[in-house]
Amino acid sequence: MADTNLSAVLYSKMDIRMEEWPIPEPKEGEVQIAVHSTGICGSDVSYYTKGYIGDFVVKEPMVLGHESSGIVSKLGPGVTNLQVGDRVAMEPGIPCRRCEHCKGGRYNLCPDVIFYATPPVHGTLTRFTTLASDFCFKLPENVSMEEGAMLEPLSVAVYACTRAGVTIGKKVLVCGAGPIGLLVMMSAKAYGANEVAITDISQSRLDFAKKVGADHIILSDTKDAQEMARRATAALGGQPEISLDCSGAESAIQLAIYATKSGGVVCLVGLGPPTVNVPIVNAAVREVDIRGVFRYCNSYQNALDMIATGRINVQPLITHRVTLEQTLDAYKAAMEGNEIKIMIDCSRPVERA
Ligand code: NAD
Ligand code: 572
Ligand code: ZN
Repeated sequence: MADTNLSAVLYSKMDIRMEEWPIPEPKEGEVQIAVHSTGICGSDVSYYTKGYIGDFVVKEPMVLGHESSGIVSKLGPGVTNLQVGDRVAMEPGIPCRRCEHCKGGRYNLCPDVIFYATPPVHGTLTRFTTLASDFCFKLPENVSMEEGAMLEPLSVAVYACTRAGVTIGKKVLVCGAGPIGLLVMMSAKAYGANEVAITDISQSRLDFAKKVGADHIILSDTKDAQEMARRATAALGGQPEISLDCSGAESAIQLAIYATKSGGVVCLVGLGPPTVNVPIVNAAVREVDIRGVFRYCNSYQNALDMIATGRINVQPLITHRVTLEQTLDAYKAAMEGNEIKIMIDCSRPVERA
């Protein structure tokens, strides 16, 4: 029987349809991939529930999903670095390769990047997709397909720790214990941070954070950021040299600035409202550097090495598993907000274990 290409297509907010789409053919330098695992990201859920993120509006039907791994099923012309049957993680943002940012090595800043499941670009919650061969990362045998899919959010975390300058011996504060905050916490420890404290408004998320390695958990039960900064400093036994906000919440960004030691770094990973009121003068006079993070750049291999060498264990973060056919149930579960990472098995039923 010929293969089909079941795909989860978002038509507009709250309207995902499971449809058979054509199987894409790999172009020059691309491979076709039989997708194995795709995680649900908060951005997928935002497109589903609201139909947009900022200026990115779902105007045409769009396949969801950008956290994926799969098996190479066909080579396009000119591909020499991969073979059919290779297990790969998929870096889902292809930059133009020609602009000053690409040529300067910071390709995540490319204004013409094609990022999967960002309107109007289709994503990977589908049986078959295509990808530039040099954005595929071969998985060693000891790294599972689910771990391969987790390389995408882990790359955000690894890149954030690099931007923030996390190194051996640092005290680190992470605000927000969602998947990104948890992965940032794990990455900071893997990069040698002495102690990591993590905050959230949800006690259950904090309990989870403790289970997966946070040294200190702090419930954010007040919007008084200076009071929260005192609590974070007390928990860490001193001010953090580095704080990373992974919530996007105004009071959490304020906390990150107040808490951080003079001369330290605040890294903004969470993206919330476009304008926030923060104590910028406090940061300025104490030479606290504020650094942004936009996805990642040259981070996939580092993220893969972290998993392959056992320095980071992402498996406990996968709290719910469904098949591609059960995508609608998965999105309902994601909206309820009780899961950390929902993983969707996109393989054909005959291939499932
Ligand atoms: P998430 O919504 O699952 O996690 C955010 C967490 O922050 C939640 O647990 C929430 O309870 C907590 N929170 C809310 N208000 C808080 C407060 N005042 N103090 C402390 N915690 C608070 O989202 P996620 O998938 O973990 O992603 C986190 C953020 O990172 C999102 O804003 C997302 O858009 C952003 N993100 C940015 C990039 C980037 O390139 N910069 C990439 C991926 C994700
Ligand atoms: O895995 C990449 C990723 N990036 C996120 C969120 C979730 N996952 N970002 C937040 C939203 N922005 S954006 O600039 N945009 C929709 C393009 O607002 C990108 C980064
Ligand atoms: Zn994402």
